[in-house]
Formats: sequence, C-alpha cells, structure tokens
Amino acid sequence: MTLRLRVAAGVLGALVLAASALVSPALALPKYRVQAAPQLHLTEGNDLWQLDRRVMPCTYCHVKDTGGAPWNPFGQAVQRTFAQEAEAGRHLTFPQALHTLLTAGTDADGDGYPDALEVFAKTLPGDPENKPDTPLEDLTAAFEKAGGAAQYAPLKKTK
Ligand SMILES: [Ca+2]
Repeated sequence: MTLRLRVAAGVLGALVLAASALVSPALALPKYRVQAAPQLHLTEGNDLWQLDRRVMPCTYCHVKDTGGAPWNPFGQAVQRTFAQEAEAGRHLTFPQALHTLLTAGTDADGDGYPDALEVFAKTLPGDPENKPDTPLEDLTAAFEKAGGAAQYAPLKKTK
C-alpha cells in the first residue's frame, strides 16, 4: 500500500468512526422507541423514522433529549401504570402498559388534553408547553371517529 493510500484509508476509518459516534445517541434507546412509535402511529409516511429523532423524540417520555433519568410526567405515568397493574397481579409488556394508560383518559402533563389525544395530534403528552392547536371538542370528535384509544392497542406480531 502506498503512503497516499494508507493516509486515505486512515481518513476513511476516522470518518466512519466519527459518523457512528454521531448516529449512536439517536439509537441509544431503541427498544422502547422502536416498539412505541409504530404502535402510536407516529411513523406513518416516514420510511426512515428510526433515524429521524423528530419521530417520537426522547422527550416524549424523558426530560432530557438524550433520554435516561429523569422521566417527564408522561414517562412517570407509564411507570405508574406498570406498578399499579403489577400490584393487581398483572405484569404488562411495554406495549400493553402504553395502551392501558392511553385507555384511562388521563392527562399526564395537565395541559387540558388527555394523553391519548396528544398521541393522536402528534404533540408531546409529557410537556405542558407542547399541545394540540385544535380545540379539545373537535380533536375529541376526530379521535373517536378514528377509533379512539383502541387504535393504540399493542400491534400483533407479523412473521
Ligand atoms: Ca402536552
């Protein structure tokens, strides 16, 4: 290998390393996000949604945009759902816990829009500063017409 080729290979290697370092935070918490985004219909019309941090950002459930602790009010509500159901002897999967919470009709961030309506409007259910523009009554009607909370039932596994 000539010196010039070796330098080029070294530069290429460094670029690949830098690129993977840039990409990895976006994929740092893939499991819950990968389960929840399709279940909540947040991926529609976006074939590259797994690489698009605007599709279900970490701040959907977490306080920090890099995820981890602490959790925002919606993330805490998901955690409470797991705990309450476990106390009643029901050990839910993550998709089941999400569906149970959205069926309850609660408003985790207290902005006046129940969590399921925020999911439907693609706003953040754990951030009171981020809420739908549509009046509550109109949004509720559209949500019910679309199938209500049942549209966020856990997805059936396809083989
Ligand atoms: Ca909100």
